[in-house]
Amino acid sequence: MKNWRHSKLDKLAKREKFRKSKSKIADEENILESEFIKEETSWDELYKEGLFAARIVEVHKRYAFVSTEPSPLDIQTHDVWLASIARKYTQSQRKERNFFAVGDKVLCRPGSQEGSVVSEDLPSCIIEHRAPRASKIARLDPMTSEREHVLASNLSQLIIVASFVYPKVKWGLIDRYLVLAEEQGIKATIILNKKDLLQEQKPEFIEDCKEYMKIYSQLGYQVLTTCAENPSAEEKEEIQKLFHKAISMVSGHSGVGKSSLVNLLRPEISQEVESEDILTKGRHTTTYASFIKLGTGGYVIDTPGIRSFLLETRSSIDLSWSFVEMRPYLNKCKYRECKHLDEPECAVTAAVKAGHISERRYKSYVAILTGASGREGRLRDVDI
Ligand SMILES: Nc1nc2c(ncn2[C@@H]2O[C@H](COP(=O)(O)OP(=O)(O)OP(=O)(O)O)[C@@H](O)[C@H]2O)c(=O)[nH]1
Ligand SMILES: [Mg+2]
Ligand SMILES: [Zn+2]
Repeated sequence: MKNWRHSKLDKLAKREKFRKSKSKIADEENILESEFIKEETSWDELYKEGLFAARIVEVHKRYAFVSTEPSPLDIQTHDVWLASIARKYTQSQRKERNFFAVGDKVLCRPGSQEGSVVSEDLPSCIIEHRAPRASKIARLDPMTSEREHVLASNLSQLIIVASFVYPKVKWGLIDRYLVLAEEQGIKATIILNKKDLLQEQKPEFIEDCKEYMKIYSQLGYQVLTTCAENPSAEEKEEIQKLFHKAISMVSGHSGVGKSSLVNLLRPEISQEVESEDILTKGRHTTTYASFIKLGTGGYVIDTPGIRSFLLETRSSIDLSWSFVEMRPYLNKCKYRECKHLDEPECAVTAAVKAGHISERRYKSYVAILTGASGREGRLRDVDI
């Protein structure tokens, strides 16, 4: 299938620029987000008015691409509309960077409105409502560090992808993703890719990786290793089984092989994979989060590699709960408000000392709680 989304981009971007200079959006009264968000149970009424249910498949600054969803989870990814948000909402205050995230369920009205981006090839619609999100994966907007940037919503599982090397695995980043999944109550799986390159590594590094993998497996997370460029039949089967029927989001650092993995699942739109030398840095091959139908059943949200990944500040109560191994100790500390740092009679630090909680994971907990990056010596580093 042709990648209609990206082939249209240049043209649209130019037009967007033009329209931006021409149109001055009227200063309308702020309309609360609560009016925009509508439970799906009340959508039937609005279908009668000509509105239709759709799923956000790609988000851009002033428009989004949506696909119709005539019945739940039956997303017609070949039926693409160019959508803009209803004008009355554009001035509303919001906590989030974008109105939409990939995976959002929305109610649309066919047609376009003054000043919105249009395309000769795609039908237009106006997004009038969004359903509340069953789950979301969000970070702090790296531009402002205040607003939330929702990367994707309504997913059933998070697939955390890392490569052993090129780029080297960052366990701290994996822990951050695990926190997000635990908070949202969604299943998380870790895939370690580029297994083929591991052979050239020092034995100490290989041992170190094995130790980490053991920690995650013992915590109950599924850990798969593969070479996405040339997987064994068993690996391929396992990966296909993992993605089957679910709405999965693949996330991880740039260049780890997320799109290469998606391509093993017979995606409707083949994903672009970095073609240059794997040592080249600083370029994202996937530039937009995209909602894709899989030939093996299910859907995947392929995302651009993340470079900046700050989590919103969390209380130690919330954060420690997201470290699954800490849960049994949480109400056993002397102080109810214990942060599990250096408080006396802390059940968590005692468990670390006794070897019941891994020291590596505990360090990650401290790093996230204190706002450090996971990289030593730099505080609030955004490049992890
Ligand atoms: N040696 C080796 N290279 C791989 C493997 N999987 C992917 N690659 C290569 O790694 C590079 C990056 O792969 P992509 O699939 O584009 O990575 P990505 O995670 O989608 O990257 P972004 O879209 O930038 O976030 C490409 O050159 C791939 O060919 C693997 O298992 N082994
Ligand atoms: Mg990619
Ligand atoms: Zn404690």
